[in-house]
Amino acid sequence: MNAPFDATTAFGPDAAIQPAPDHQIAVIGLGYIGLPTAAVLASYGWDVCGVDVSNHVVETVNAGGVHIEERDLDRLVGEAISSQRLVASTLVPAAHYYMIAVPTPLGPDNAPDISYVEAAARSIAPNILPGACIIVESTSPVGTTERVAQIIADIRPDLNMPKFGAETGGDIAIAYCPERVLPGKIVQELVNNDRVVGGMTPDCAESAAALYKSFVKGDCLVTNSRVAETVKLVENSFRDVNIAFANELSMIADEIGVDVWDVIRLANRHPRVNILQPGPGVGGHCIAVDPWFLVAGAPKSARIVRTAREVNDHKAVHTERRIRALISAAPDAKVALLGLAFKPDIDDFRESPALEIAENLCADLGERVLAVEPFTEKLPKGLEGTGAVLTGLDAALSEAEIVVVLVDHSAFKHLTPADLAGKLVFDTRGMLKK
Ligand code: SAJ
Repeated sequence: MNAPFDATTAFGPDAAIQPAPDHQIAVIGLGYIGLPTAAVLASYGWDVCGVDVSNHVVETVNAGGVHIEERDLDRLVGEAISSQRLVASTLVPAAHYYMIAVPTPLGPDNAPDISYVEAAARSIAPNILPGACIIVESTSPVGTTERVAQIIADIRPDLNMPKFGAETGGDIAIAYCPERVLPGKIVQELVNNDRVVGGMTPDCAESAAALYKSFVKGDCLVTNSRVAETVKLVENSFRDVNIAFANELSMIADEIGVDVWDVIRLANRHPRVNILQPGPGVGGHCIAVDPWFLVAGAPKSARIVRTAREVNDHKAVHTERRIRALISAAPDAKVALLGLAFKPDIDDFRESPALEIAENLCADLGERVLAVEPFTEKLPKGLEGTGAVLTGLDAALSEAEIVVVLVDHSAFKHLTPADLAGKLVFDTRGMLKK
């Protein structure tokens, strides 16, 4: 059996004295992608050091706990910690593989902010030794992998760095392999999905692919880092554009007075038509963000991608207007909002259009808003102190005259139109039609 990371020797300035054994991996960033990946790697026998800037996250993980909700994650992390294959730290150890899974948010004017990736590269540079491999998993604008190489080169002029497009590699390998797992199914998809592994050079790609082949049941498809970076942005833009089409149809349908759910159901009976589902807008930290990275890279050409983002953002505004029209028809009524998460059966509120709509309504309705969200025990941040009441489904339905379905959580799916008879109902997800 391989020796696990030894927290007394593997970290800090002295760590570079010994080359890291080739079964040791440092996963930098223990968020929605990094923590599940670290735990899965540990379950496949790798020795993993998960690194995070947050003491709270490091302490929670080292105690065998999780700071995010994701199916099967608590069990997997608990097992990885008790087997000593996973340890968490705020320091980056010397390792054979370094995986960067930190956030890449949007900055001002929807420009990509890769400062966390750059900081991760700077934290790896002092201890990295020849033979090691750095893999960027964070969704990133095209060219980010080369930027990581440049940062390492500036700090470590002693290392011969791989050059993008060269036939063979340098002293270390640098590659890009985008995460493509679906929140709610992360643990399952981490192992089963195909992976796209892009190297600065073919050697770099092969070095990174060797890691993924040790735990991925899908295919590991090898390419260069720029293609791999673009693939990730294109995948999420494809979905955003298709959801935008569904959302635009729902607004057209409102204007011309037809039922969009009937239209989509019947159009999808055509053998080559497959329209997605409208909703209150698009949320989450991926689809609502990543297409902007493509727009930033090619602002003149990325016209459909930009418009799709605008349509999906506008759908939340349109949804709020429709709710306010119901409120004008019943000015003193209480309003039950069913669901606040960014999509069904998940506890993630990042960029949630449902939450944004709820916050806007609370600004003038306050305690008349009854929020029903089975995936939280307290009001999410934006609703704290607004007067909104977090309550159960039955209580909300008995008090509210207006009922809005914002998220089609499984816990709401037993509802039928008959259960809501006599109320003003707006079903943004078509849940009551299904
Ligand atoms: N949505 C609709 N209508 C639909 C489908 C989705 O309104 O028909 C909405 C959802 O309610 C949600 C948003 O779109 O607000 C995004 O949800 P999603 O389930 O489409 O995707 P995410 O953000 O949970 O995960 C996506 C996935 N990408 C693709 O399917 C191409 C996942 O594989 C990526 O790994 C993830 O982004 C990521 O991290 O990039």
